[in-house]
Amino acid sequence: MTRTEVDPQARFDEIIEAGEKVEPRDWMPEAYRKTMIRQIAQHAHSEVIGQQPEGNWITRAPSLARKAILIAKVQDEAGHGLYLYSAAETLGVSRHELNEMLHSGRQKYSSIFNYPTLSWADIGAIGWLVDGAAITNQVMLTRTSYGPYSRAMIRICKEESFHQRQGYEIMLALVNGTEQQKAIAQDAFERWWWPSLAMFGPPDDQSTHTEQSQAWGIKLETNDELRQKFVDMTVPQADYLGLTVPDPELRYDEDSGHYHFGEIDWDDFWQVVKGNGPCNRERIAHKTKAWDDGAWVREAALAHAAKQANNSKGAEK
Ligand code: FAQ
Repeated sequence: MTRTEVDPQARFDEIIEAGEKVEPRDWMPEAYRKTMIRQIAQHAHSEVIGQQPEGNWITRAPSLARKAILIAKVQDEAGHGLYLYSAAETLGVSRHELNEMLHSGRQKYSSIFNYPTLSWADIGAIGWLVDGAAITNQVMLTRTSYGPYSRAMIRICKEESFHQRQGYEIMLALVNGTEQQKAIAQDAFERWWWPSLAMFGPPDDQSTHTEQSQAWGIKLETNDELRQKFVDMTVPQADYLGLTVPDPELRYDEDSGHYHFGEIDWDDFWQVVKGNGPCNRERIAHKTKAWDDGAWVREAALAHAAKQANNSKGAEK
């Protein structure tokens, strides 16, 4: 018997060191399990709560085609939530418990979904910027060390790419429209730009989890590195649309090959994370009501499953 077969910690370290995947059957440190549950649950909750700001515009989409596309996108977000809850369940926690933790404020969801969607252009801005930021983070997560999470990310990233393009295409249609349409595109861009940058999480020197998560191969790039990547990718896209980035400090730095950008309002970010953003209360109230209203569906599904199991037991006899 080799040493690694008897020492689970050494086997875990070997998996991480080799860049292989940790699977549900493998031993893992309790803190790794907790971190994975926290991050995957937070991600799942974000996908589900993220349906609300966009769902707000389904009944008011400007054409039948736009409505059909938006319905499909919002449905995709629900699907992402489901893959992610399933990935979290492989770590020994139930979907029911995760929902309870979200509703009672013991688990978080992304800060970005606590801002209102005031015009149709917000749907364009969310697809372009929020999905764009989500992909930047999630492409990294396709290589994360926990197997079920990394595999869920591969499929999710494909769908998010479509979401990002549909958002950009809405913005493109608006900037090629009337003066009023251009103005709502610029207004939405200005409101979503800074929250999208903050979405990557606190600066590296204030990030509590990055160091350990990097050591475990959960995070392969830091919050600041991903934020910079997003800015470098998005500023030329804004230029192409003819939109002005709402940052007087923004400039391209020839030496580093990156855009320099201004200071993010971290006080605003932490206020939103703590529950004091413009829509936090509304989002959780709506989510909790949907959960309570759906109780009969869950009960009926369980009763049906129990009946099926009973019937098949009878058939075996
Ligand atoms: N919002 O030490 P770090 C989407 C918290 S999906 C709220 O840096 P970490 C799709 C963090 O939890 C968007 N809280 O933490 C879509 C921690 O608090 P804790 C969601 C935040 O985990 C599009 C504290 O700050 N994506 O958009 C946020 O190493 C359109 C210290 O932070 C994911 O969740 C925040 N933005 O790094 C759907 C991706 N940032 O728990 C619909 C997976 C940080 O100690 C429409 N998650 N905090 O009390 C991750 O990659 C990481 O968790 C980070 C944060 C990068 C978000």
